[in-house]
Amino acid sequence: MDINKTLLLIIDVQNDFCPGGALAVADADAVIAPLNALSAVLRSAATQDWHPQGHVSFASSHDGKKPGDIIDTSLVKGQVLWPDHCVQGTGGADFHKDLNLNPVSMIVRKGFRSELDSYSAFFENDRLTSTGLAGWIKSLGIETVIMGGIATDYCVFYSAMDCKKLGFKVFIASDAVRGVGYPKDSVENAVEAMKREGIEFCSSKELLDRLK
Ligand code: VGL
Ligand code: ZN
Repeated sequence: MDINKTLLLIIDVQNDFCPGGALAVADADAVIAPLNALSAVLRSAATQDWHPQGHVSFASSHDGKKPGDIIDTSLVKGQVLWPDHCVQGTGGADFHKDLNLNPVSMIVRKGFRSELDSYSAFFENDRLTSTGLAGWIKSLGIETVIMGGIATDYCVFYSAMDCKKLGFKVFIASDAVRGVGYPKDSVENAVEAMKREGIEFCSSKELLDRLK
């Protein structure tokens, strides 16, 4: 692996997805140490889930709905509804304090349109609107993207699948991801689908060795 053609993409390591947060993912803060170890040696970018109040993905925005319900919106079929989370400018939307952002040269915010959610770092959930990240990565001559963060079965999954389709070699740092696990089997299904697509799972330690 050529270290100069490899990017680390850190997905949504924010307070609301960590223990104590509004959409807490079990053990999510365990992703931070391996991500900091990788960003110490790699060019790095991070995404930040960044919703306006009243966002379409919040159960509270829909009469009679609760988190976990699934609805069709004007733009997207099968939108999962979540507790209010990562509201712009709130502490829950901040990156976890232990994530080292100093080496991160690009931060992409997503999910900022009221009527449209965005799980992927590359395309919003209408699957049409680009975030611009692909162009930035391509302009750097990057060929390989190592990904980690939260959540394995949502934002990491959609980001990794899009990244692979865009033509990059994609690795998931296996000790640097944690999943929501809703609906049942969503983590297993996501991992299976990623592997089928040719996305490789590798520990951060093995990735660091391969980058030497
Ligand atoms: C995410 C659900 C809602 C994620 C973001 O980061 O995986 N999941 N918003
Ligand atoms: Zn969200």
